[in-house]
This record gives sequence, structure tokens and C-alpha cells, in this order.
Amino acid sequence: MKRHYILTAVLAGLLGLLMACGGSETATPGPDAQARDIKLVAGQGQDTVAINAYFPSKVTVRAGDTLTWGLGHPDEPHTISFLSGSPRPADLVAIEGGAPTDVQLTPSTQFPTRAPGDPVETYNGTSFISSGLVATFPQGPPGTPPYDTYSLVMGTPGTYDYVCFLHPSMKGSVTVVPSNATDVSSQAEIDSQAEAEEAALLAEVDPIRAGGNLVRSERGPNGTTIWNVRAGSAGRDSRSEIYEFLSKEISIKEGDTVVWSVKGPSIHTVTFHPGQEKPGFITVLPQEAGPPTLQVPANVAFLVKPSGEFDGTGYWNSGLMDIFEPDRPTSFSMTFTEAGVYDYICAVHDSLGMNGTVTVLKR
Ligand SMILES: [Cu+2]
Repeated sequence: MKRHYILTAVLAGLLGLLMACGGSETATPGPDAQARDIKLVAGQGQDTVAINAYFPSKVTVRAGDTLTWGLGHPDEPHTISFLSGSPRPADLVAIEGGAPTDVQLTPSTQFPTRAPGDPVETYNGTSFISSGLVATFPQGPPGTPPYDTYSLVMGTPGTYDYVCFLHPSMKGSVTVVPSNATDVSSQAEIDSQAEAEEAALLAEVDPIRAGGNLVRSERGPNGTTIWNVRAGSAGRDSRSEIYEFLSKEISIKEGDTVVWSVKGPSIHTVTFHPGQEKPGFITVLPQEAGPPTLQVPANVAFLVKPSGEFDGTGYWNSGLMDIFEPDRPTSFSMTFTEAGVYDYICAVHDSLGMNGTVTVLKR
């Protein structure tokens, strides 16, 4: 009986010792390092150049370190979203009780999981944690400060992927090592890695634009021409994007057709609104409780094509062109019958400068 007791005590002692080690993989456990504040960057670029990547894309930090992402592109919002194996939410969902064309940006992609006033979250590898929209522009009622950085404490060791809900090609990963690990990069090393990755992606921009600006046309019916224009374009792995119509300005003749095709992972529209107010991408509908509903107007989200031929009047819209969603178009075409100069926009990226002009000459 006594011997059995001693054995149990020894086992309990051993177990305690194992637990004290905390499952550490470091060969020679040292004292815990002081928790650090590590700065990362989400996105780069300017105006219509959008480098949709995290800088650096991979980072190794200690458990207990706080990561803070800032924005590299002054006008392009991003999210920092850890899915932990749950499916990526759709970008648009129906507005409850609304018409079929009443759609909103999916709330879980737009709003943070951290409740107002709560402390900075700690990520332990199993929960859905998301920044919501991080942007330089204020997103609340007048006077709300912009929410332009996002912080998260890293907890349990492991390697974790994260994504941006706005940009499907934008992925990052964080490896968390024990708090006493010594093999982590300094902030200076992280910064220089970020700069190298940024330079490599920015170098893709000029070739993407040059390729997009090559004139692509084919013979249409009755001596007309079909002109192909890209709506946006992207580099090899789609992290370097340009939100531009390529070519931005084209000259065609009466009877010719223009076909716009989306090329790249971001959504775009082709929207002609002669004599009418420009449509916005989002209408903010305040709610009695909780966050507002972010409605995407039906005349932006869906196809509006009043007739077979554009005579310079009426509202024309491609709907959200998207290479990922099978329900959405990837192209839009218009036949122009009246000489004139017609400006158009991408209703999603107009504020960044995504617009174009079709000049129609007399045949
Ligand atoms: Cu666009």
C-alpha cells in the first residue's frame, strides 16, 4: 500500500515537471523573453496600384508577442482574418427581409470580432478572429477616428495562416514559437524582409500595365470591330494588381463593340452613367442596434443593360465581374451607335481612379 502511494507521488511529480516545461520544443529552455510589439504591413501601392500582400508574408514570433498590422496603401482597406479551418465567408449576403437584389457586404467580413472596449484578443489557433475592415477613412458616425491598425497577441505555439476577406489572393502566415525561443527575427530583419518582398511585387506593375495596354481587337459583323479591354489586371500570383481599364482610353467607330473582361482576383464593374449621378459602391444603412448594414446598390451589384445598343443615354452596368464566383459575370459588352465621348467608371474602385473613356467616331 505504501509503495503504491510512493509510485503515484513519483508519477505526479514527473507529470508536474513535464507540464512545467510547457511542451517546449526548444532544446535548452531559457528564461521567457520579454514580449515584443512587432509591426507588420498589410498591402502596398498607391492609387490604382494595389499590392495585395502582407509584408512580410511569413513571420516567426514568440508566444506573448503582439503583432500590429498597419496599412501600406493609403486608400485600400484590408482585413486580417484568422479562420482556424472555418470556411471563408461569402463577400455578399442577402439583406434579411429584403428583395432578391437587396444585398450587403457580409457583416463578418466587415466588422471586428473584438467587441468595442474589449482588450486586444489573443489568438490560440482555434477560433475565428478577424480585424474587420482596417482603413484610413473613418467608418463610423462623424467624429469616429479611423481604424487604421489592427493588433493581436499571439498565444499557443504553431503555424497559422490568415487572409484578407477583400482580396482573395492575399494570404499571410505567422509561426508562433515558445516564449523562451531564441530563433526569432528582430524587427529590423522583419522590416528588411518586408521591403524585399514589396520591391519584388512592385517590379511587376509596369510589365502588367504594358501587357494590358496592347491593343486587342478582332473583326466583328458588317465591317465593325470588336475591341477587348481588360478590367483590372494582375501579376503571376495575383498579389500585384492594377485597378485600371487597359486601355483606359480607346477610340472606336460607330457600330463597334467593346468587350470588357475581368483579369485578376478583384471584383470590378463597368458603369456608364451619362447625365446621372455616379453610383457609390456602398450605401450605409444605420441600424437601431449594432453595426450598420453595408448595402451594395442593386444597380452596382447586378447587370443593367437597357438595350442591345448604347446611343449615349441611359444607365449601363456590368454587375460585379468576378473570376471566382460562378454566379457572377466575367465580362460585359456594349455596342456603340452614336459618335461621342463616353466616360465610365468601376463603381468599386472609382475613388482610387479606376475609370476610362470610349471615344466613338463617325464611321
Ligand atoms: Cu474596380
